[in-house]
Amino acid sequence: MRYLTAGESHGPQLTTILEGVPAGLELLAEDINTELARRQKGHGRGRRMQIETDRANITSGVRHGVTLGSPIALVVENKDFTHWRNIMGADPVDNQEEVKRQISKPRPGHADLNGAIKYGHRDMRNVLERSSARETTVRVAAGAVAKKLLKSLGIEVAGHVLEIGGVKAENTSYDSIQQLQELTEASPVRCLDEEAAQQMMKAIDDAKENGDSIGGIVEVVVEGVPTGLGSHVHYDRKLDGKLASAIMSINAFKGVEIGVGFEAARKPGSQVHDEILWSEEEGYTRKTNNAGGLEGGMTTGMPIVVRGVMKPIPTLYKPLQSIDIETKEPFQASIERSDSCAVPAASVIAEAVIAWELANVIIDQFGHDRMDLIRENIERHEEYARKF
Ligand code: EPS
Repeated sequence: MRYLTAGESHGPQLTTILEGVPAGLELLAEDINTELARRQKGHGRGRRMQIETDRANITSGVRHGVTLGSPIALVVENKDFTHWRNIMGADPVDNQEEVKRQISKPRPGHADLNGAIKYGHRDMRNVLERSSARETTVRVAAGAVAKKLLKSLGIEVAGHVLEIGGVKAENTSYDSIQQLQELTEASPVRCLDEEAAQQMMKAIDDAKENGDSIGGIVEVVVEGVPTGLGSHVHYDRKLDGKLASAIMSINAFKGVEIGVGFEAARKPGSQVHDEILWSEEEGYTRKTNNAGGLEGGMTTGMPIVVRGVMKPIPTLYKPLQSIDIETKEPFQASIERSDSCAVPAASVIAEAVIAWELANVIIDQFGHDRMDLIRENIERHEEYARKF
Protein backbone atom coordinates (compact mmCIF):
# COMPACT_ATOMS: atom_id res chain seq x y z
CA MET A 1 0.00 0.00 0.00
CA ARG A 2 1.06 3.59 -0.39
CA TYR A 3 -0.52 6.98 0.06
CA LEU A 4 0.03 10.51 -1.02
CA THR A 5 -1.21 13.63 0.71
CA ALA A 6 -1.89 17.06 -0.76
CA GLY A 7 -3.11 20.34 0.63
CA GLU A 8 -2.00 23.58 2.25
CA SER A 9 -2.95 24.63 5.79
CA HIS A 10 -5.18 27.49 4.58
CA GLY A 11 -5.98 26.08 1.13
CA PRO A 12 -9.46 24.78 0.28
CA GLN A 13 -8.93 21.19 1.37
CA LEU A 14 -6.59 18.37 2.33
CA THR A 15 -6.60 15.23 0.22
CA THR A 16 -5.14 11.76 0.49
CA ILE A 17 -5.19 8.87 -1.97
CA LEU A 18 -4.59 5.40 -0.58
CA GLU A 19 -3.51 2.81 -3.10
CA GLY A 20 -3.49 -0.93 -2.50
CA VAL A 21 -6.05 -1.19 0.32
CA PRO A 22 -7.54 -4.69 -0.12
CA ALA A 23 -11.13 -5.29 -1.14
CA GLY A 24 -13.66 -6.42 1.44
CA LEU A 25 -12.75 -4.17 4.38
CA GLU A 26 -15.77 -2.62 6.08
CA LEU A 27 -15.15 1.11 6.19
CA LEU A 28 -17.42 4.00 7.18
CA ALA A 29 -16.69 7.74 7.12
CA GLU A 30 -17.37 7.59 10.86
CA ASP A 31 -14.35 5.28 11.37
CA ILE A 32 -12.18 8.06 9.95
CA ASN A 33 -14.03 10.96 11.56
CA THR A 34 -13.60 9.49 15.04
CA GLU A 35 -9.82 9.56 14.55
CA LEU A 36 -9.90 13.07 13.08
CA ALA A 37 -11.81 14.30 16.14
CA ARG A 38 -9.26 12.64 18.44
CA ARG A 39 -6.46 14.53 16.65
CA GLN A 40 -8.21 17.85 17.17
CA LYS A 41 -8.45 17.44 20.93
CA GLY A 42 -5.99 17.92 23.76
CA HIS A 43 -5.15 20.57 26.32
CA GLY A 44 -2.92 23.15 24.66
CA ARG A 45 -4.48 23.24 21.20
CA GLY A 46 -4.82 26.67 19.62
CA ARG A 47 -7.61 28.68 17.99
CA ARG A 48 -7.47 26.92 14.63
CA MET A 49 -8.98 23.81 16.16
CA GLN A 50 -12.00 25.88 17.21
CA ILE A 51 -12.56 26.87 13.59
CA GLU A 52 -12.28 23.39 12.12
CA THR A 53 -14.48 20.31 12.55
CA ASP A 54 -12.46 17.86 10.51
CA ARG A 55 -14.57 15.34 8.62
CA ALA A 56 -13.54 13.05 5.78
CA ASN A 57 -15.49 12.82 2.59
CA ILE A 58 -14.84 9.43 0.93
CA THR A 59 -14.91 10.16 -2.80
CA SER A 60 -13.75 6.82 -4.20
CA GLY A 61 -12.75 3.26 -3.39
CA VAL A 62 -15.63 2.45 -1.00
CA ARG A 63 -19.11 1.33 -1.97
CA HIS A 64 -21.94 0.63 0.48
CA GLY A 65 -19.53 0.64 3.39
CA VAL A 66 -16.99 -1.82 1.96
CA THR A 67 -13.65 -1.19 0.19
CA LEU A 68 -13.46 -2.11 -3.49
CA GLY A 69 -9.70 -2.60 -3.88
CA SER A 70 -9.54 0.57 -5.98
CA PRO A 71 -7.76 3.75 -4.76
CA ILE A 72 -9.50 5.33 -1.79
CA ALA A 73 -9.65 9.12 -1.96
CA LEU A 74 -10.35 11.06 1.22
CA VAL A 75 -11.00 14.78 1.31
CA VAL A 76 -11.08 17.03 4.38
CA GLU A 77 -12.31 20.57 3.94
CA ASN A 78 -10.42 23.50 5.54
CA LYS A 79 -13.21 25.67 6.89
CA ASP A 80 -10.67 28.43 7.51
CA PHE A 81 -10.18 28.76 3.73
CA THR A 82 -13.15 31.15 3.58
CA HIS A 83 -10.93 33.68 5.40
CA TRP A 84 -7.96 33.00 3.09
CA ARG A 85 -9.61 32.76 -0.34
CA ASN A 86 -7.77 35.77 -1.77
CA ILE A 87 -4.45 34.85 -0.20
CA MET A 88 -4.42 31.13 -0.98
CA GLY A 89 -6.45 30.85 -4.21
CA ALA A 90 -4.99 28.97 -7.21
CA ASP A 91 -5.71 31.67 -9.79
CA PRO A 92 -3.01 34.20 -10.78
CA VAL A 93 -3.12 37.59 -9.02
CA ASP A 94 -2.52 40.86 -10.85
CA ASN A 95 -0.17 42.42 -8.37
CA GLN A 96 1.92 40.10 -6.21
CA GLU A 97 2.88 43.08 -4.02
CA GLU A 98 -0.72 43.42 -2.85
CA VAL A 99 -1.04 39.84 -1.64
CA LYS A 100 -1.59 40.05 2.10
CA ARG A 101 0.20 38.07 4.81
CA GLN A 102 3.44 37.55 2.88
CA ILE A 103 6.23 36.26 5.09
CA SER A 104 9.83 37.39 4.92
CA LYS A 105 10.69 36.59 8.55
CA PRO A 106 11.59 32.92 9.04
CA ARG A 107 10.70 31.24 12.36
CA PRO A 108 13.65 29.45 14.03
CA GLY A 109 12.86 25.73 14.23
CA HIS A 110 10.43 25.68 11.32
CA ALA A 111 10.88 24.80 7.63
CA ASP A 112 10.52 28.46 6.54
CA LEU A 113 14.11 29.43 5.73
CA ASN A 114 15.42 26.12 4.43
CA GLY A 115 12.31 25.54 2.31
CA ALA A 116 12.46 29.08 0.91
CA ILE A 117 16.11 28.69 -0.12
CA LYS A 118 15.50 25.23 -1.58
CA TYR A 119 12.41 26.15 -3.64
CA GLY A 120 13.32 29.77 -4.39
CA HIS A 121 10.34 31.35 -2.60
CA ARG A 122 10.70 34.99 -1.50
CA ASP A 123 7.29 34.70 0.23
CA MET A 124 7.85 32.06 2.88
CA ARG A 125 4.12 31.48 3.17
CA ASN A 126 4.70 29.13 0.20
CA VAL A 127 6.70 26.92 2.58
CA LEU A 128 4.76 27.43 5.80
CA GLU A 129 1.45 26.44 4.28
CA ARG A 130 2.67 22.97 3.41
CA SER A 131 5.07 22.39 6.30
CA SER A 132 2.28 23.14 8.81
CA ALA A 133 1.19 20.21 10.94
CA ARG A 134 -2.27 20.74 9.47
CA GLU A 135 -1.18 18.09 6.93
CA THR A 136 -1.24 15.46 9.67
CA THR A 137 -5.06 15.58 9.42
CA VAL A 138 -4.98 13.41 6.32
CA ARG A 139 -2.16 11.25 7.65
CA VAL A 140 -4.53 10.44 10.50
CA ALA A 141 -7.28 9.76 7.95
CA ALA A 142 -4.98 7.27 6.15
CA GLY A 143 -4.02 5.77 9.50
CA ALA A 144 -7.69 5.38 10.42
CA VAL A 145 -8.15 3.09 7.42
CA ALA A 146 -5.04 1.12 8.46
CA LYS A 147 -6.34 0.89 12.04
CA LYS A 148 -9.67 -0.45 10.80
CA LEU A 149 -7.81 -3.04 8.71
CA LEU A 150 -5.67 -4.09 11.69
CA LYS A 151 -8.69 -4.25 14.01
CA SER A 152 -10.44 -6.59 11.59
CA LEU A 153 -7.41 -8.90 12.03
CA GLY A 154 -7.50 -8.65 15.84
CA ILE A 155 -4.65 -6.12 16.08
CA GLU A 156 -5.16 -3.12 18.41
CA VAL A 157 -3.19 0.13 18.41
CA ALA A 158 -3.11 2.61 21.30
CA GLY A 159 -1.13 5.78 21.92
CA HIS A 160 -0.50 7.71 25.10
CA VAL A 161 1.54 10.58 26.48
CA LEU A 162 4.48 9.84 28.79
CA GLU A 163 5.90 13.29 29.26
CA ILE A 164 5.08 16.97 28.62
CA GLY A 165 7.36 19.91 29.34
CA GLY A 166 9.52 17.87 31.71
CA VAL A 167 6.56 16.45 33.69
CA LYS A 168 6.78 12.64 33.59
CA ALA A 169 3.94 10.13 33.99
CA GLU A 170 5.01 7.82 36.82
CA ASN A 171 2.07 5.44 36.92
CA THR A 172 1.80 4.04 33.39
CA SER A 173 0.52 0.53 34.12
CA TYR A 174 -2.64 -0.85 32.52
CA ASP A 175 -4.43 -4.22 32.50
CA SER A 176 -5.30 -4.43 28.82
CA ILE A 177 -4.85 -2.38 25.68
CA GLN A 178 -8.61 -1.66 25.74
CA GLN A 179 -8.22 -0.16 29.20
CA LEU A 180 -5.27 1.89 27.96
CA GLN A 181 -7.44 3.20 25.11
CA GLU A 182 -10.35 4.08 27.43
CA LEU A 183 -8.31 5.78 30.15
CA THR A 184 -6.25 7.91 27.78
CA GLU A 185 -9.36 8.89 25.83
CA ALA A 186 -10.79 10.36 29.03
CA SER A 187 -7.62 12.36 29.78
CA PRO A 188 -7.25 15.92 28.35
CA VAL A 189 -3.55 15.18 27.77
CA ARG A 190 -3.93 11.46 26.89
CA CYS A 191 -1.96 10.46 29.96
CA LEU A 192 -2.58 7.43 32.21
CA ASP A 193 -1.22 9.11 35.34
CA GLU A 194 -3.91 11.52 36.55
CA GLU A 195 -1.65 13.41 38.91
CA ALA A 196 1.00 13.93 36.25
CA ALA A 197 -1.77 14.95 33.83
CA GLN A 198 -2.76 17.81 36.15
CA GLN A 199 0.85 19.00 36.28
CA MET A 200 1.18 18.65 32.51
CA MET A 201 -1.87 20.87 32.03
CA LYS A 202 -0.41 23.43 34.39
CA ALA A 203 2.88 23.36 32.44
CA ILE A 204 0.93 23.91 29.21
CA ASP A 205 -1.03 26.83 30.73
CA ASP A 206 2.19 28.39 32.02
CA ALA A 207 3.85 28.04 28.61
CA LYS A 208 0.84 29.64 26.96
CA GLU A 209 0.88 32.54 29.38
CA ASN A 210 4.55 33.10 28.63
CA GLY A 211 3.98 32.99 24.85
CA ASP A 212 6.00 29.81 24.79
CA SER A 213 5.45 26.20 23.69
CA ILE A 214 6.43 22.81 25.16
CA GLY A 215 7.10 19.34 23.76
CA GLY A 216 7.03 15.85 25.16
CA ILE A 217 7.18 12.09 24.65
CA VAL A 218 4.46 9.82 23.26
CA GLU A 219 4.27 6.04 23.20
CA VAL A 220 2.44 3.73 20.80
CA VAL A 221 1.59 0.16 21.80
CA VAL A 222 0.33 -2.49 19.37
CA GLU A 223 -1.07 -5.84 20.50
CA GLY A 224 -2.10 -8.95 18.59
CA VAL A 225 0.72 -8.66 16.06
CA PRO A 226 1.67 -11.86 14.19
CA THR A 227 5.24 -13.15 14.68
CA GLY A 228 7.76 -12.58 11.90
CA LEU A 229 6.51 -9.34 10.30
CA GLY A 230 9.39 -7.53 8.61
CA SER A 231 12.65 -9.26 7.77
CA HIS A 232 16.29 -9.60 8.77
CA VAL A 233 17.47 -10.24 5.20
CA HIS A 234 17.75 -6.68 3.88
CA TYR A 235 18.06 -3.22 5.43
CA ASP A 236 14.98 -1.77 3.81
CA ARG A 237 12.77 -4.65 4.92
CA LYS A 238 13.56 -4.27 8.62
CA LEU A 239 10.32 -3.31 10.35
CA ASP A 240 11.95 -1.37 13.19
CA GLY A 241 13.61 0.85 10.57
CA LYS A 242 10.24 1.50 8.93
CA LEU A 243 8.53 2.30 12.22
CA ALA A 244 11.34 4.65 13.26
CA SER A 245 11.13 6.42 9.90
CA ALA A 246 7.35 6.76 10.24
CA ILE A 247 7.66 8.39 13.67
CA MET A 248 10.46 10.71 12.53
CA SER A 249 8.33 11.83 9.59
CA ILE A 250 5.79 13.43 11.94
CA ASN A 251 6.20 17.22 12.16
CA ALA A 252 8.44 18.32 15.04
CA PHE A 253 9.59 14.79 16.02
CA LYS A 254 13.28 14.61 16.86
CA GLY A 255 13.87 11.12 18.20
CA VAL A 256 12.52 7.59 18.46
CA GLU A 257 12.97 4.59 20.77
CA ILE A 258 11.80 0.99 20.53
CA GLY A 259 11.30 -1.05 23.71
CA VAL A 260 13.76 0.03 26.39
CA GLY A 261 15.39 2.17 23.69
CA PHE A 262 18.23 4.41 24.86
CA GLU A 263 18.12 2.78 28.29
CA ALA A 264 19.73 -0.31 26.65
CA ALA A 265 23.01 1.64 26.54
CA ARG A 266 23.11 1.64 30.36
CA LYS A 267 22.35 -2.04 31.03
CA PRO A 268 24.23 -5.31 30.52
CA GLY A 269 22.94 -7.78 27.92
CA SER A 270 21.64 -10.12 30.61
CA GLN A 271 19.18 -7.41 31.67
CA VAL A 272 18.19 -6.34 28.19
CA HIS A 273 17.39 -9.45 26.16
CA ASP A 274 14.03 -11.16 26.57
CA GLU A 275 14.23 -14.83 27.57
CA ILE A 276 12.24 -17.24 25.41
CA LEU A 277 9.37 -19.38 26.76
CA TRP A 278 7.04 -21.90 25.13
CA SER A 279 3.60 -23.29 26.03
CA GLU A 280 1.09 -25.47 24.19
CA GLU A 281 -1.61 -22.75 24.08
CA GLU A 282 0.52 -19.70 23.40
CA GLY A 283 3.50 -21.09 21.50
CA TYR A 284 6.64 -18.95 21.91
CA THR A 285 6.47 -15.98 24.27
CA ARG A 286 8.99 -13.88 26.21
CA LYS A 287 9.56 -13.38 29.91
CA THR A 288 9.97 -9.62 29.34
CA ASN A 289 9.48 -7.25 26.42
CA ASN A 290 12.52 -5.00 26.52
CA ALA A 291 12.86 -5.38 22.74
CA GLY A 292 9.49 -3.66 22.30
CA GLY A 293 8.23 -6.55 20.17
CA LEU A 294 11.00 -6.33 17.57
CA GLU A 295 14.16 -8.41 17.13
CA GLY A 296 16.30 -8.66 14.00
CA GLY A 297 13.94 -6.31 12.15
CA MET A 298 11.00 -8.67 12.79
CA THR A 299 8.11 -8.89 15.21
CA THR A 300 8.48 -11.32 18.12
CA GLY A 301 4.73 -11.58 18.67
CA MET A 302 5.03 -9.54 21.88
CA PRO A 303 3.42 -6.07 21.92
CA ILE A 304 5.19 -3.46 19.80
CA VAL A 305 6.27 -0.47 21.90
CA VAL A 306 7.54 2.64 20.10
CA ARG A 307 8.19 6.07 21.61
CA GLY A 308 8.81 9.39 19.94
CA VAL A 309 9.94 12.77 21.20
CA MET A 310 8.29 15.94 19.94
CA LYS A 311 10.10 19.25 20.26
CA PRO A 312 8.13 22.33 21.32
CA ILE A 313 6.18 23.77 18.38
CA PRO A 314 8.42 26.45 16.82
CA THR A 315 5.56 28.85 16.09
CA LEU A 316 5.89 31.11 19.14
CA TYR A 317 4.24 34.23 20.48
CA LYS A 318 7.46 34.91 22.36
CA PRO A 319 9.97 36.45 19.97
CA LEU A 320 13.15 34.60 19.02
CA GLN A 321 15.85 36.26 17.02
CA SER A 322 15.82 35.78 13.25
CA ILE A 323 16.66 37.72 10.08
CA ASP A 324 14.26 39.39 7.66
CA ILE A 325 15.29 37.96 4.27
CA GLU A 326 14.39 41.21 2.44
CA THR A 327 16.22 43.71 4.68
CA LYS A 328 18.77 41.28 6.21
CA GLU A 329 18.00 43.07 9.48
CA PRO A 330 17.55 41.13 12.71
CA PHE A 331 14.04 41.24 14.13
CA GLN A 332 12.39 39.76 17.17
CA ALA A 333 8.77 39.19 16.38
CA SER A 334 6.97 36.88 14.03
CA ILE A 335 3.55 36.05 15.26
CA GLU A 336 1.55 33.26 13.66
CA ARG A 337 -1.31 31.56 15.42
CA SER A 338 -0.09 28.48 17.27
CA ASP A 339 -0.73 25.70 19.75
CA SER A 340 1.21 25.93 23.01
CA CYS A 341 1.39 22.13 23.08
CA ALA A 342 0.27 19.52 20.55
CA VAL A 343 1.79 16.44 22.21
CA PRO A 344 -1.63 14.82 22.98
CA ALA A 345 -2.59 15.25 19.31
CA ALA A 346 0.81 13.91 18.27
CA SER A 347 0.11 10.66 20.11
CA VAL A 348 -2.93 10.17 17.82
CA ILE A 349 -0.77 10.92 14.78
CA ALA A 350 1.88 8.47 16.01
CA GLU A 351 -0.79 5.75 16.28
CA ALA A 352 -1.84 6.52 12.69
CA VAL A 353 1.63 6.32 11.13
CA ILE A 354 2.53 3.14 13.03
CA ALA A 355 -0.80 1.55 12.02
CA TRP A 356 -0.11 2.36 8.38
CA GLU A 357 3.34 0.72 8.42
CA LEU A 358 1.98 -2.40 10.10
CA ALA A 359 -1.00 -2.74 7.77
CA ASN A 360 1.38 -2.31 4.87
CA VAL A 361 3.81 -5.03 5.96
CA ILE A 362 0.89 -7.39 6.68
CA ILE A 363 -0.47 -6.95 3.19
CA ASP A 364 2.99 -7.48 1.73
CA GLN A 365 3.46 -10.73 3.63
CA PHE A 366 -0.01 -12.21 3.68
CA GLY A 367 -1.55 -11.30 0.34
CA HIS A 368 -2.69 -8.19 -1.45
CA ASP A 369 -6.19 -8.11 -2.78
CA ARG A 370 -8.80 -9.64 -0.47
CA MET A 371 -9.34 -9.23 3.26
CA ASP A 372 -10.76 -12.76 3.64
CA LEU A 373 -7.62 -14.33 2.13
CA ILE A 374 -5.33 -12.16 4.24
CA ARG A 375 -7.24 -13.25 7.36
CA GLU A 376 -6.95 -16.94 6.40
CA ASN A 377 -3.24 -16.61 5.65
CA ILE A 378 -2.55 -14.99 9.01
CA GLU A 379 -4.50 -17.66 10.89
CA ARG A 380 -2.54 -20.40 9.08
CA HIS A 381 0.74 -18.64 9.83
CA GLU A 382 -0.12 -18.18 13.52
CA GLU A 383 -1.01 -21.86 13.88
CA TYR A 384 2.28 -22.82 12.19
CA ALA A 385 4.30 -20.42 14.39
CA ARG A 386 2.66 -21.79 17.57
CA LYS A 387 3.69 -25.33 16.72
CA PHE A 388 7.10 -24.50 15.26
C1 EPS B 1 -2.63 22.61 12.87
C2 EPS B 1 -3.07 23.66 12.15
C3 EPS B 1 -2.32 24.92 12.12
C4 EPS B 1 -1.61 25.15 13.45
C5 EPS B 1 -0.78 24.00 13.90
C6 EPS B 1 -1.41 22.65 13.68
O1 EPS B 1 -3.27 25.90 11.84
P1 EPS B 1 -2.97 27.48 11.72
O2 EPS B 1 -1.65 27.59 11.03
O3 EPS B 1 -4.11 28.03 10.93
O4 EPS B 1 -2.99 27.96 13.13
O5 EPS B 1 -2.57 25.40 14.44
O6 EPS B 1 0.44 23.97 13.25
C7 EPS B 1 1.48 24.69 13.73
C8 EPS B 1 1.43 25.48 14.76
C9 EPS B 1 2.74 24.50 13.02
O7 EPS B 1 3.71 25.21 13.39
O8 EPS B 1 2.77 23.69 12.08
C10 EPS B 1 -3.37 21.34 12.89
O9 EPS B 1 -4.37 21.15 12.16
O10 EPS B 1 -2.97 20.44 13.65
